[in-house]
Amino acid sequence: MTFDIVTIFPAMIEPSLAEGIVGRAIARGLLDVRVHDLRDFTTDRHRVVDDVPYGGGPGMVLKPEPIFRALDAIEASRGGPLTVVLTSPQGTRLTQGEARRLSGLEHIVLLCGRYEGVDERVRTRVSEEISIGDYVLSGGELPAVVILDAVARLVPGVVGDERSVTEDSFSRGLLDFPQYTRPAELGACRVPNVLLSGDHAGIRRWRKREAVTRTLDRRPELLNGATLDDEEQEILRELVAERNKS
Ligand code: J9Q
Repeated sequence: MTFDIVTIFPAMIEPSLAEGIVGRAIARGLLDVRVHDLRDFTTDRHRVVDDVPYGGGPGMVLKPEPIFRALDAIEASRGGPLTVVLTSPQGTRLTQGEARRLSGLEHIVLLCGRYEGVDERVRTRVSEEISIGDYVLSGGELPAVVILDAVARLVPGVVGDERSVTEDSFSRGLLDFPQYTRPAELGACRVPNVLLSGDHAGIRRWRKREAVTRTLDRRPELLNGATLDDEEQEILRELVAERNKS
C-alpha cells in the first residue's frame, strides 16, 4: 500500500516512519510512504505556505495553490484519481471500522491540516476529512501518523503475527484482558494462579471474564457493537445480574 503525506512539518512525521511495525513494513517493501514538504510547492522567494484569513481573525490559513501543486505532482507520479484524506477536527471520527475500510485502498494521500484552517477551496480536491478525536492539536501531522499506523497494521503481512490483528480489542469489540509476564512473584504481587496452571480452557474462561468485566466497568458502550460468543454472553448476563443484586 502507498501513502503520500503532505505537510509543512516533515520532521514531525519522518522519524516515526523509521521505527516499529510501520518502519519494518517500509523496509520490507510492504508499504511505500513518501513525505512531501508543502514548501517545496511554493513559487515565491520566502516559500510562504500560509496567509491571514479574509474577514480578519486570529491565526493563519494554509494557502490553496501550494496544496494544489503538491496534489498535481503526486497525481503525475502515482496516477489518479487520488483519494485525498484531510486531517481536521471537522472530519468524521477515525474508528477501527474506518481504518479497515481505508486499508482496502491501494493509495492514500494524507493532507495535514493546521489548527487555524485550510483555505476552503482545498476541499474541492479532498475525498474525505478525518478527525482522530475531539481535542485541540496544533496541526494534522500527528493525526496523519495515527491514521497511517492504524491503516497500515491492517495491510496483510505488516503485522508479523496475524493473531495480533484479529484478536485486538477493537476488532472484537471488547477491551483486552490483563497480561502478565515473568516473574510470577513480584513482592506481594503475584500472577493469577490460573495463568500458571496449564489449564487452557480455564485460562480462556478467565480471560473472557476479565475482558467482559473490564469492558462493562470502563467502556460499557462498546458492548452494544461487540460480537460476543455464547460463553462471553453468558458471562455478561452473570455479571449484570450480580451487579443488579448489590
Ligand atoms: C488538524 N486538531 O484533531 C483531531 N483529529 C484531527 C485533528 C486536527 C487538529 C488540528 C489540525 C487536525
